[in-house]
Formats: sequence, structure tokens, C-alpha cells
Amino acid sequence: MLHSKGLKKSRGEMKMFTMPTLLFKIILLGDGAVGKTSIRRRYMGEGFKADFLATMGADFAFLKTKIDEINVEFQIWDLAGQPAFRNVMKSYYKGAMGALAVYDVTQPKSLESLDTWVEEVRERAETYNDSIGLPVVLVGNKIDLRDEIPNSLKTIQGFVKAKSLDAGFVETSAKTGEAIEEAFTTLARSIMLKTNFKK
Ligand SMILES: Nc1nc2c(ncn2[C@@H]2O[C@H](COP(=O)(O)OP(=O)(O)OP(=O)(O)O)[C@@H](O)[C@H]2O)c(=O)[nH]1
Ligand SMILES: [Mg+2]
Repeated sequence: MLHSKGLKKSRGEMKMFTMPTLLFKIILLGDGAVGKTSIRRRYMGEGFKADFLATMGADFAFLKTKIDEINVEFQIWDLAGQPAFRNVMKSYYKGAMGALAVYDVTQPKSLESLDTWVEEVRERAETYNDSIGLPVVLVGNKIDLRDEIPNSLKTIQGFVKAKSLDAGFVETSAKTGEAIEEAFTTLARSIMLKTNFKK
């Protein structure tokens, strides 16, 4: 009783505190057909499509979520990986706060390509004083196919590349949904660290 009375009295002075929402512009990049769009769709709860429809230019999506009790809104730029779009894509990098650099574990070349993709986004993002430190998470996708396809990349190979690029590392399957959320959460956490939002 006492408690509710006190609450009533102070209600007029009570201020509503709403947690701010952090807006994170993030970029999905990597070679064509590695699974960028499938990862985005899976994360957005849109399921998985086995047929391939290459992204023409860029797809753009918003997604609100909570990470470590913090409200986050991802502004996701899902870019075309096909070489024909490469130069145009660079114009989307500006202002990126982080990137998911995706490769296909069944296509070793797609991991090699990430050196260039990551270098380009770090050069052009211009978001932080030291663009070199742009948070990046390497995402080894299609792990559901690893045992079926000869010469698929092993975890350690992706891990070593991630270390050399000073990036985080996650292996995923957009088909089964494995670790898709972890990829975005890992990136969000490193952006929060970078922006000093979280110690
Ligand atoms: N088995 C399996 N197939 C996948 C996975 N992720 C994507 N695919 C398939 O791989 C193909 C290419 O996927 P997309 O997501 O369109 O690739 P992308 O990287 O967006 O390609 P671009 O838009 O051209 O750059 C599609 O046929 C998907 O169904 C996965 O984790 N496992
Ligand atoms: Mg795509």
C-alpha cells in the first residue's frame, strides 16, 4: 500500500526513460553466390531459397533487435558480388560502421578474394579516424555442404585469414540457420567496442 501511494505521489515528476537505439550501417560483401543475400534473409526471418537470384546492385534492409540489452537497428547493405558491379559497389562503402565479409567454404577462391574486399571497404568507409580499424567479421558460409564437397575449406583456414585481417570469425549455414545470428551479434559487439559504447 505504502509503496503504491509513494508511486502515485511521484508520478507527476516521473520521467520516462527510453533506451536509445543505436543505428549501425553494416555491409555484406564478398564474391558472387557465396550466400550474402541468403544470410540476410535468414537473419530477417525470411527463410531459405535454394534457387540463386544474383543481387543486381544493392539490396537494402532495416532490422531492429536487442543485443546485450541494447536496442540496435541494423541498416543492412546487401551488395552484389558479381565482378560487373564491383566498381559501383565501392560507392556504398562510405559511412559503413562494420562489414560481414562472406566466403563460401566450398569455394577456396572466395576466401582469397576477401583480402581485396576487406581492403577496399576499410579504405573507403571513412567512418572512424582510423578506417583500418573498421570492424569486420569473416563469415565462412555453406558449412552444411562441407563434407559433401571435396577440397572444402577447414575451419582453421578461415580462422587464420580472419586473424591476418584482424577480423572476427564465424562459420554459418544460411540453409540450416546455424550461427547466422552469431555473425550479426559478433559484428554488433565489435562496433560497440569500437565506438566506446561498451567497454
Ligand atoms: N547449401 C547451401 N546453399 C546456400 C547457402 N547459402 C546460400 N546458398 C545458396 O547459394 C546460392 C547463392 O546465394 P545468394 O545468397 O544469392 O548469394 P549472394 O552472395 O547474395 O550472391 P550475389 O548477390 O550474386 O553476390 C543460392 O542458390 C543459395 O540458395 C548455405 O548456407 N548452404
Ligand atoms: Mg545477393
